[in-house]
Amino acid sequence: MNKSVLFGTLAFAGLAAAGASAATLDDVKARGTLNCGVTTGVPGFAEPDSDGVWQGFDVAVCRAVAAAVLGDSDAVTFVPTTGKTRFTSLASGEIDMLARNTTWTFSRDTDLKFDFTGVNYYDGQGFMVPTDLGVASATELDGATVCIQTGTTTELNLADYFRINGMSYEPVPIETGAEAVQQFLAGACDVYTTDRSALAAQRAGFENPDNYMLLPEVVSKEPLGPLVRHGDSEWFDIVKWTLYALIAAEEYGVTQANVEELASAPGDNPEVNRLLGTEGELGAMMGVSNSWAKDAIAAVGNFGEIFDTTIGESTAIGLARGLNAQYTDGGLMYAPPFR
Ligand SMILES: N[C@@H](CCC(=O)N[C@@H](CS)C(=O)NCC(=O)O)C(=O)O
Repeated sequence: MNKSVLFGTLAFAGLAAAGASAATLDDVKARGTLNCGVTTGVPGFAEPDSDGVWQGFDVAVCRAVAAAVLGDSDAVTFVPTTGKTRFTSLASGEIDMLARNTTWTFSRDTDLKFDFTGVNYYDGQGFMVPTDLGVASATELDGATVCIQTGTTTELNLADYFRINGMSYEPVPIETGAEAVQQFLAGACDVYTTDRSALAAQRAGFENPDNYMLLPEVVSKEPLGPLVRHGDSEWFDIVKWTLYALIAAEEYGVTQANVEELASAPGDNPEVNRLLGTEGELGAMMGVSNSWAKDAIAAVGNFGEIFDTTIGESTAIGLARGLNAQYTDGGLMYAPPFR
């Protein structure tokens, strides 16, 4: 074997092993902040506001975990990552978790050695074109130039889709979302392809959104969710159950507005009481305070509240719940039992 390849592999494995010490919870507690990987910026999902404070649907997951573990949703260092840098950032231990529209795939789970802690947005890949391109379907894109972000599933799905449909294309590879938008608006490509949620989010920020349209095809499954390194099941549990706490809170009608009251005057729904720590010892079972879920919900709201205020239909981004509704409303959001 080529020596430099071997050395590179070993160095990476060493780095991954160092990052993957089974003590992320202790590290986070000792440090007093959570290092959470996010994007370099996607409106509604993760972006600093005018005061430089990170806001958004994915940011809320970071803040919920910080609240659950440290009792403080502001105790987060947000680390911007690109499609390319996100996995080395997590493997090396630079970040404790990644919450960044990242698709749960087989090879990321197994070969890259990560654990996806669930899904916070069921998405699929789409295509955006200028309306004056005169195209109504992705099947009409033969020979198109396509703006595409490197290191993403988008890149791979694009190749699959054009191959399946016997079409050719010319990729215009781009590193960040902001640059992709800039290039697309400047006419560097005919088509811009990525997750449909990101297309909608970015289009909402265009000066003339009506001059651009999403084509009807959804060409892939993109279950997006937070992830952690292999090898630390305790930390995996904490991130996973914090996400489920937000989802369960919506199911049981626990909101940012009523959570303190429900916790100080427990009602007669035992599942809600266990979730909020007024019955049982669920927090202690994970090595965090029994008020972990209450603290998370008080800080960021339940899953539905987060969705509605960051990316939902009443926001400029305007995404419908669709597959991301609760299972009780015909969607796929389903938290396992809190017992
Ligand atoms: N879900 C896909 C795509 C993720 C992705 O990178 N999406 C773009 C959409 S704009 C993004 O988040 N860009 C923000 C950035 O570059 O920081 C994946 O996991 O590979």
